[in-house]
Amino acid sequence: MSDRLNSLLADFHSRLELCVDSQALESLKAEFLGKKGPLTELLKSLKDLSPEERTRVGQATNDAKTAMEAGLASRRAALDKIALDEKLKSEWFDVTLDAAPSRLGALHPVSRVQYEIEDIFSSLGFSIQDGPHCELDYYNFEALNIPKDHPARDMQDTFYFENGAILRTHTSAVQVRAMEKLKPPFKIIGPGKVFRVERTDPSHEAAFHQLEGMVVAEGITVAHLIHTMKTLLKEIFKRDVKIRLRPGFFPFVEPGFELDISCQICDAKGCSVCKHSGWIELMPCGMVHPNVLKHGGIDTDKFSGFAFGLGLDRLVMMRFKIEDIRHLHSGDLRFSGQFV
Ligand code: FA5
Repeated sequence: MSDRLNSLLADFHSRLELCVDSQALESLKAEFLGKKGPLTELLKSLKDLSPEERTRVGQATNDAKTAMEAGLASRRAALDKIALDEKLKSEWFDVTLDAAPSRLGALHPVSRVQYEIEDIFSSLGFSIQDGPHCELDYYNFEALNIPKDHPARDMQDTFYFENGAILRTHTSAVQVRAMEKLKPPFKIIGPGKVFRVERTDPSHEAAFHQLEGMVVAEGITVAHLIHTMKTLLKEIFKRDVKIRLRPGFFPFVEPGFELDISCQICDAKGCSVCKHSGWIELMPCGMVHPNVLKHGGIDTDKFSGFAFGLGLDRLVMMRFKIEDIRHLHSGDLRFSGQFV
């Protein structure tokens, strides 16, 4: 009996060496340890043996079974290790390599300059006011001394909704909202998007940005206005830029001015942005018309004010030498990626 067990074990071990995958291991296990395998047969035949022999052979058979199970487990572990080593060899990677560069987002140039201007005016004591894009005629025109049928309405072709509301054509509407909210003296700016029915060209868009400014206090004069404009431009460009002030008509200011900046794109030599004039219309301004102050419930015997409406996109164009306003709204990452 013990010879039979020894030869079974020897046979098992030599077959075990030949197993190269888990399928082969499973069939070897079934063959030797399965219900119809030689060990089970041996255990079944124990009943025919004498009690002493039964104990001895039973023990030896169980030892053989344990040895086979241990052999299977260690062969399985060895095969797993070989498989893992091969996988590691074929799938290795260098953990010391640099990661692929990730692209950082950044502020759009218009937002960037807007936030810079907000900082400048905040440091001068101005508060930042807001207003809706979809506006009422009253705030955009009526309260700004532009009654219905006034020819000045044609200066800013307007998008109308069926219910009579409009897309605001300028941030001057924020002046009216500020006067409703604040008691003089006050200093505000109101940056935001405005909309006009406009044929686009290198310096005109249908949706663009303005930044309104308004100061109302006792004794405000044109000198305060000019000083504020100069301070702003110096802070933005970090150098003196040539400006010119000429008379301009806006029903909500008197006197009114057009503030032009020398074209920074062509160094005032003439280009398509400045329409070959060397100047860019940047920031109309003026002393707030008494009718506007009265509409806002302000005592015009005591208070006066100035206001301005900066063309933000054009300022950005001058600052970064962008030769077409349409780049700013193109959503083209090749363009905006240059301002990271
Ligand atoms: C106004 O909108 C007045 N509300 C400005 C104002 C405020 C005057 C307070 C007096 C007191 P204007 O239509 O000129 O004015 O526009 C102001 C600025 O916006 C222009 O100087 C220009 O820089 C910019 N701008 C006007 N139209 C466009 C356009 N289609 N595309 C891009 N920028 C424009």
